Amino acid sequence: MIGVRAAHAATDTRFDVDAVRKDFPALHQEVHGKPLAYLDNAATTQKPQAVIDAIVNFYSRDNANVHRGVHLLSERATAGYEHARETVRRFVNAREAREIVFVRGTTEAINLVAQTFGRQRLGEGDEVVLSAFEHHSNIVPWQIACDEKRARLRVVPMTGAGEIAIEEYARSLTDRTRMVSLVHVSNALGTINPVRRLIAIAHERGIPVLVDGAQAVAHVPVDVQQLDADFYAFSGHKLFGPTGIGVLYGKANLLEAMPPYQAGGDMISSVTFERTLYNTLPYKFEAGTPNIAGAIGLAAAIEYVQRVGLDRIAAYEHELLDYGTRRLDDVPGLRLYGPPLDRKAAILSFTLANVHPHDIGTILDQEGIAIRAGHHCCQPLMRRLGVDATVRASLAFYNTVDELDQLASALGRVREVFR
Ligand code: C6P
Repeated sequence: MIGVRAAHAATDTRFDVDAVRKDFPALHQEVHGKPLAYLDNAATTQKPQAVIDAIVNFYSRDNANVHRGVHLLSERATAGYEHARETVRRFVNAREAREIVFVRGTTEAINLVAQTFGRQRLGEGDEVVLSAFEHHSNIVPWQIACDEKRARLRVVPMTGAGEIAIEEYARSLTDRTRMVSLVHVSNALGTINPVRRLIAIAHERGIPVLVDGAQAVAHVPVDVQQLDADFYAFSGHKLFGPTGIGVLYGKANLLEAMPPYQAGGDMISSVTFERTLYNTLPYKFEAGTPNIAGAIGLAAAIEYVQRVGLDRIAAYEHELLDYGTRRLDDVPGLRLYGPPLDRKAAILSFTLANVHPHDIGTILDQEGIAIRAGHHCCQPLMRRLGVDATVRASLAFYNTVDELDQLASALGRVREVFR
């Protein structure tokens, strides 16, 4: 325990977690009479005051529709919305702002690509390659496109350590492969996929790659040009931004060649009853009034994260993960899933003897600890692990070693109750 305390002190001096916690009003509350320990960040993150203020300011002063009005409020709303696009562009280092399409979230981004690019490319007997630990959002859209085109999914297995089997991945790419779609950071295990290498292997065969970055952008710096990703998808709400806003990055030449996903206002340049000409990028993919306040809130979240610094965030979270792993390893009967710490981000996924994860979740809630219990929208992965569900504590940079102590002690008590 002395060593543990020393690690605690060292962690807190390098990263001023108390200072960042002050920025998140929702963290400072009691749940069932206990201080909240919010450890469900992979599901959604809490929002800093800067994001809340940006949304309130938009609705209090600038609220108007974008790209349509000639009046000042519409100009301000449009400027805020396009500033948000530029902020996202810089955040992921896209070459051009027109490569950033605002969508509802990762799910919509992947559906967009599957229904446009995917349907355009797939034919009978073709294959889409996925990994065994994809989220349902990166399975079902491809399944639907494959069913329609009589194509099929090819699933790359996972190693016993919870990582993609790279040699099998390379072997699974054939002349029939039209698309690869892979998760960057697994929401159920925390595995950081070596996406740069995986993309390079696919590109050697001329195969385009979509990366599901839902769980990556809040934890590791992402540079789409360096990765050479063809498409990169993420959600604002897992990045301390609002729900209902997300991003599809796509290389301009690919987006240009894709048909529209949805049709309506703003995605056209001219309409007659005989023929419609589509708008330029990215508006071709943004039919209807967009989530303007959401985009502005997302930009505020990105600016906040950049002020804290993603490298510092990653380093601090790694210390938390290391500490949490050691604390949970000490709980009798607890089994942790996922790869070694150096290839893993922010997730502690586990089972505890024969206690059902949902029971654990309910008991932890009574202790003020918010975690997720279930299949985490990764049923194929759970089957591969031989379990129905796990308990998942998912971390953010505002979490503390005290909260991990709170979790480990509560789990020790759960174990006693169910002994
Ligand atoms: N995972 C979780 O608790 P949306 O719902 O569109 O914002 O994100 C979907 C999604 C796609 N890919 C990955 C890797 C994800 O983790 C998620 C969302 C949440 O793990 C809710 S199921």
